[in-house]
Amino acid sequence: MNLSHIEHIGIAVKSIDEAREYYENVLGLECYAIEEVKDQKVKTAFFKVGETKLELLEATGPESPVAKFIEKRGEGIHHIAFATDNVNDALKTVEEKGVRAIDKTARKGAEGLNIGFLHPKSTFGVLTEFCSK
Ligand code: CMX
Repeated sequence: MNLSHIEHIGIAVKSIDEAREYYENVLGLECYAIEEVKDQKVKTAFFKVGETKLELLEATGPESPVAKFIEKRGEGIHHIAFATDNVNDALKTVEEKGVRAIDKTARKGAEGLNIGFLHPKSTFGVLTEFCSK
């Protein structure tokens, strides 16, 4: 399925305003975009580290997957996202191999990327995302 690199790591935080200080003032990274993804019920903040991004995720309501995650598990790494050339093909391939996809087809995520998720119960506990332009 041609995974080229880790596109981003999603990190669930209670407050982007509070957490970004650590990434900016301690790690010295630059927040280059803040975007709300209504469909996913999250606000996101992006930082680049080489080719990989860090995506801070703050819930925009109690029904957000990020709100549920923090309630159950606390703040921390929420998902890992791989870059691929075609999300629909990647989702189809994993399903053929018996892995449970949350999304049957790609949807639009932050930065206008096509995204699709695999269920963490089917991927050894790691919520996994595919992304493509
Ligand atoms: N990583 C690992 N395990 C996770 C998880 C995560 N991020 N989120 C939930 N789980 C676990 C739960 O702890 C639970 O395990 P146990 O049954 O052992 O307690 C199990 O998965 C099922 O969880 P649940 O609470 O019953 O189900 P949810 O309603 O919380 O749904 C999930 C979980 C992954 C299906 C849902 O969060 C989802 O569809 N996620 C994909 C979309 C998403 O996360 N969007 C936000 C980011 C968007 C972006 O990056 O732009």
